Amino acid sequence: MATKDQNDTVIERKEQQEKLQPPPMYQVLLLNDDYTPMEFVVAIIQEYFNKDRETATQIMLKVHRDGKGMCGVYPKDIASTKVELVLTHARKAGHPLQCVMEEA
Ligand code: TYC
Repeated sequence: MATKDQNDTVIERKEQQEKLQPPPMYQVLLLNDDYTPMEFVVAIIQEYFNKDRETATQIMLKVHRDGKGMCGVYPKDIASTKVELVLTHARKAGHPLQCVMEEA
């Protein structure tokens, strides 16, 4: 919506608000499988999501029980990089671990 101030300056309120919206954030999730060792998943969560061992273990057990679990929320490019790093590490180690991102 365009309005004018006392000096007849046009202020594009709506456009300004839209420009100031924060960037969309993305959850990075791990998915359960029957083969990846629990200890490997805990190490992945500690290394790539900066969690202490206890928190990483809780997240791993939630994934094991519920089928998926959230490791962190990040801007799109950071989330995407973490997914790639986790998948590359898991494949190099020969594990089928799946890691995905979805808009928060
Ligand atoms: N379900 C696996 C097992 O019993 C452990 C596991 C947990 C695998 C979390 C993947 O994202 C995962 N060894």
